[in-house]
Amino acid sequence: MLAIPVRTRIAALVAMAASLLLTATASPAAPQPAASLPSNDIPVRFLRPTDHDDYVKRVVMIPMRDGVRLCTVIVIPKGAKDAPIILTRTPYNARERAGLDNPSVQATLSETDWDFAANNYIRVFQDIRGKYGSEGAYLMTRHPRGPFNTTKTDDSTDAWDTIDWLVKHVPESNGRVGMMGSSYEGWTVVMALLDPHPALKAAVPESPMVDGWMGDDWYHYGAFRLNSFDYFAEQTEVRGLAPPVPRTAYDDYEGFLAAGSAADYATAHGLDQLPWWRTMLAHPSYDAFWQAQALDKLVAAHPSNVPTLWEQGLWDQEDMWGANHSWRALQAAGHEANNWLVIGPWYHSQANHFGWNLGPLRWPGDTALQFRRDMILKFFNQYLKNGPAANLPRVSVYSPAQSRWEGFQDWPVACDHGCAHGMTPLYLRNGAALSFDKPATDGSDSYVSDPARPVPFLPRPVRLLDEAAWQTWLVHDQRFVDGRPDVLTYQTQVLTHPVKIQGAPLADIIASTTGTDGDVVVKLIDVYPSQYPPQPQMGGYELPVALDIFRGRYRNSFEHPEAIPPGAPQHYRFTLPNQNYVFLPGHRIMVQIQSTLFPLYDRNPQTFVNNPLTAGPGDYRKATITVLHSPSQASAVWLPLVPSGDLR
Ligand code: PG9
Repeated sequence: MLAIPVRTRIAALVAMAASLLLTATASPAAPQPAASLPSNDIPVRFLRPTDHDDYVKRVVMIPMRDGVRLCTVIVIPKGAKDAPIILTRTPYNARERAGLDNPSVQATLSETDWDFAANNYIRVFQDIRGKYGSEGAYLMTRHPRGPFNTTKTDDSTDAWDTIDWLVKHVPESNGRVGMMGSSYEGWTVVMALLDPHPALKAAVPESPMVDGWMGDDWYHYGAFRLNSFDYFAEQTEVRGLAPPVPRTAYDDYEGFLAAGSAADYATAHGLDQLPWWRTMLAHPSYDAFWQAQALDKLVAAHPSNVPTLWEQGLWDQEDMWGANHSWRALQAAGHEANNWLVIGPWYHSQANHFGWNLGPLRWPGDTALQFRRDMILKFFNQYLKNGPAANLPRVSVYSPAQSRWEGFQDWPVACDHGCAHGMTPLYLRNGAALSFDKPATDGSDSYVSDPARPVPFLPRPVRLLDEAAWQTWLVHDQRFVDGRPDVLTYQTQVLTHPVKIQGAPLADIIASTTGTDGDVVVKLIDVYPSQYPPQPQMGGYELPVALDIFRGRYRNSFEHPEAIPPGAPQHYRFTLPNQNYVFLPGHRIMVQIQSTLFPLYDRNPQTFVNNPLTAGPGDYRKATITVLHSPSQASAVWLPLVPSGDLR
């Protein structure tokens, strides 16, 4: 038997007595054990231990000149001294953009920022006015001060006031600030450039929204994008993030078609309560409202001294206009000396994520990381840290068919005037042919465009909220429409030599319609060989290289629409997005022409009405479209062709 020590025996006796006492007092009237439980399992404030963090996070409210305070999250590497600041002003929740808390700053921030965090940059995110944690009222892409904004503030002054505060109140900083951001966040960078604070030393507007009517987000050449409604709902129903528009059909093609006009759809979903949509309804054409916020023209009219690296995706499904038109406007005004342009093989904002592929197109490395590490970081190091010269080519454009970056002194390499090379017409011909030779005989092709049966922009069922489908629709195989009777398809012979383009192709279509309005969609396509052993599933693939839509009423003036005289051939001339592309031997070049890209773009009623957004059911009419390809009326896609002597 084990000897039990006296102390232990006494403790056991005390415990037994206590338990007897408890049993004796546990009557129904006695206090319940619940009394010892908390009344709320959620503490008034939870503080995550931060001793082991390798950074410090501060959330501050920065006052603007009119007293409105903007919520700002500052992420500072621990022990930072003389560190530059990279600022992003966002409508998408600064706290979330600054990441979930984690002891490691790398794990906290997104992949966009890993290299900046690793290189001792202070990262700052700020909610713009009226969104998330910031005070004040929200206006969608608020106009710069002027006739459409008569207050004393805009996103230019807010950036100025923020930078002024940061350099005075962040003692770890070296007093130099760079701004960076994509899309709406890119728009905030461009706004800051209109009147930059002296401490703003470098800027990287990435796929910035620059002109919402010409080609960024809401419209393309006057054709309205119905997916905008989800954005209007999410962004303007509440201060934070609202859900997208509830669907009444699995297939958005069906849902939007059943609704009628864009305005009918909006009203059915209560969106007529949203001031921004009412503003849009009041400005269907490119009037003073849109012109006053066309930032490409404004940056050229108010050029800054801030070194600026403009970025754009080759297949950016949202903001394909902004960066390259700003670049061109600055270049035309003689300000390219402190401006650089990068065009990568990306969907919208992919530059901030992983860039190994775009849909089925694969690259030999992470092109997005190459951009961030080899271009932005070097650029910021030069201007924010007095680092070595970044020595970036003035323009860097990825060549998708050759899977490599190419550097240029100027861009585009070929264009209408003032470029190293002129444009070369690729003519539509009889027999669905496409040729560099002008047609020798008269010819035309007709189709019936029926607004009740619009051409889908993706195979049905179309799910506008399917992110992967949305991000890759611009590289989707076009075989799914080229047999439709309302899609005209022209193609070259199989190429025996490479055909290389560097710039923006120009659609130059001569067509008549039996209606009084109508849209023109032109797609320039690379047709892969029927068998493609390097990637067998790409055999015969019809890859859109550049495509766009143009609303016919604007053929003579974007500001003053005009009805189309029925039966009278009209000229539709519009540039397609930039490309740096080689159509390789064994491939063919194809052009497709159609009148609809639904439900991405609203249906043109094909009857001239005051406002196509509010067209009535009787306005939607079938029309016969005739595309001409005669010697005197030769429709073509003009290519920014350059010699391809350096190719195999
Ligand atoms: N393309 C989005 C957007 C930019 C500007 C205005 C509205 C939407 C974006 O990705 O931020």
